[in-house]
Amino acid sequence: MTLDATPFMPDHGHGSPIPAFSTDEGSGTYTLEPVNLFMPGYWETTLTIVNPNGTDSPDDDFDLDTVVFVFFIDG
Ligand SMILES: [Cu+2]
Repeated sequence: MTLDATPFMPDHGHGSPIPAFSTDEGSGTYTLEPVNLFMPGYWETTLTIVNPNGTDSPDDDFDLDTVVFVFFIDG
């Protein structure tokens, strides 16, 4: 399983030019970096769980495949 992170600024209609990569640290802990929120404003970062076969599995232990974290970078 991997995590994909996609930062997006809905007010400006753009994302980040630098992709984020996940590292499995074990025991259910993942590190995502770099998550480049390069300008002040409202950001939505969508985390998507990707199973090894690239698709959602009805047999996995979780029902949630995506979650959106919002950040406001004060500039
Ligand atoms: Cu922007």
